[in-house]
Formats: sequence, C-alpha cells, structure tokens
Amino acid sequence: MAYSRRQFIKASGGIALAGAGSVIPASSPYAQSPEFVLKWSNNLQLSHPVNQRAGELAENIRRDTDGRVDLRVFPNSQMGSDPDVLSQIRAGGIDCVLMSGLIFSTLVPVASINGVGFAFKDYSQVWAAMDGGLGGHVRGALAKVGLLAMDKMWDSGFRQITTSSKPINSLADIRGLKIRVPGAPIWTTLFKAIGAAPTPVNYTELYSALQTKAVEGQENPLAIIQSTRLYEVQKYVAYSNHMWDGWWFTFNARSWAKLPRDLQEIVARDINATAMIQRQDMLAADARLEAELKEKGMVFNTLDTDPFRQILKTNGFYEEWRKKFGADAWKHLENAVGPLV
Ligand code: X2X
Repeated sequence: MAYSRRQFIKASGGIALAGAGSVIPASSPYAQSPEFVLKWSNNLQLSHPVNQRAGELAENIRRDTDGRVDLRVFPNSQMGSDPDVLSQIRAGGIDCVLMSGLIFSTLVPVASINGVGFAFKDYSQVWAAMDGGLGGHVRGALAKVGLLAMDKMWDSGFRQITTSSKPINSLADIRGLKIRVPGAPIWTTLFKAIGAAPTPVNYTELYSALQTKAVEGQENPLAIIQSTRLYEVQKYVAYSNHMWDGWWFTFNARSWAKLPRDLQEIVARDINATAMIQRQDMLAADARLEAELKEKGMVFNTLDTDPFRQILKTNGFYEEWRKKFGADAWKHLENAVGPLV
C-alpha cells in the first residue's frame, strides 16, 4: 500500500530528526551520554496529536535527567501490529508503549471497562473515572502481569462510526453492517448487541480493509480518521459517541525497575505532564476536525443514541459485562457515569 509506505518512510526520517536524543551530538548540552535508552512504541501516525508531542516529551526527559534518559519514539506501528507489540512489551523487547486499554484487555480483561458502550456522556465523566477509582483499579490489574501504567491516561477520544456507501441514521441502518472493529472482545460484543456484523481487523490493516471493501465501515475518533486518511476510503461520519477510548502509557515493569528512583520520578512526572497537555490538544483538534474532514468530502450526521442504550439494557449487554468485570470495577464506573444496568 503506497500510503503506509510513504507514512513509514516519513515516520522513520521524521523521528530520527525530531528525536535527536537518539543520537547525542558531540556538541550536546548534556553532561552525560544516555545511561538508559527506553524504546517507546505507538501505533499512531506522525500527524496525530500524540506524536506531535512525542519529540517534546523526549526532549523534556533528556533535559530533566541531564541527558541520562533517552526516550526513543517508534510511531506508526513500526514495531509491529498491536498484538505483536503487546507480546514484545511483555517480553521486554520494547520498554514502553502507548496502548488502548481495550487492546490490553486481551491480557487483562478489566482494562476494557472504559469501552462499555454509551457509558460516558462527556469528558468530565471520563476523567472523573480514569483519574479516579476506575483508573486505579485498571492500573492495579495491569501491574499484576508486570505492566506498569502511568497515572494519567492519554485521550484517544469518543469514537464515531464511518461508512463508505450509506449514512448511518438509526439503529435500523446498523443492522447487518459489515464494520471493522479492533481485536478485543468488548468491541465485537457491543457491535453484535446493536445488530451489526463486526469483523476484528488489526489497525495496521484498517486502511486496506476499507479500500478493498472487505468491510463497509469502521469506528474511530475524528483525530484518527484524519491522521489515517480514512476520508480517502470512507464518506459518512455518524456521531455515535458509542465509546470513549484512551491510551495507557505503560512500561514493562523490569525496564522500569532498571531506572533509579530519582529518574523514575522525573520520567513519570514528564510523561504525566505531557498527557495533560495532550488532553487539551485533543479538545482543540476536535473543535476543528469536523470542518477539515468536510473539506475532504466527508458528510456528517448525529445519531439519536437513546435507542442504542435502551437495547443494550434490554438484551443484557450491560449485565453481561458487569459480571465479567466484577462488582468492584463496575461500581467505580457507575460512580462516574451513574447507573447503567
Ligand atoms: O485500532 C484502532 O482503531 C485504534 C487506533 O483506535 C486503537 O488503537 C484501538
């Protein structure tokens, strides 16, 4: 695929420049050459708001550790598809990753709890949950399998449904819709529960799955629709806000333990500070993305989501996931969003 090749080349070149910390030049202002090199993987394009901040984060860490820690950014799934990266982060071949809680759920089921359909109404509910009891619960579960998640989650966004040949205006339009979903059980269950025909496809294959019409639609936040150029292969965007997703900045616990305590504190502080800035970036991006995507030819509509919530209540979707996640986790969720079942 010409597109991903171009992106890949841009990505490798761009990061070598932006991440100048990978190679400390002779005239380096830092007293030391790096003692600790941290390989950081993410699946996002360079134009995505996350990677727009990646170089700055690496630079902050270098500055604040006086050059001792070098965070090397590997964007754009350079390290492999999400399932590959998940194995590598567990094995320690990659030191840290920015990854969707839902992708972690293939290993730690409760990590997909933020993906419960139509649970969050707005960002105040999202951050109350993820910066509060629910986030703490998920980080605790990840820690049990040697994955150390930083306190502040990064914003991926509210997810919207896109299609190529017909707009989605109602529950009836979803019936039988061939839609790509990422590989996590809650995604497949949710779309089955509202009557669609979901197919799990890795993100690295998303563009070609849409281009070849293997699937009719997909769902992602506007920032990803834009940075993955999905407007080239999709026409309609339905504001469904069916799920909010975020990324955990997560270390392999052994990689983390190699850093002395003082460096751990600095690295965590810098990463969490960048997460807070990235959340603001996403609000700014959301404010302009609809207009940008319309210019590319996309057509928007807003879904009435009440019937969707209703159907998930009556067909037992919420009840099923409450049992799977457990009463404790569910209580944390409902503390932030109100009763779901
Ligand atoms: O695979 C996706 O659609 C993405 C990019 O949103 C995730 O990382 C879950």
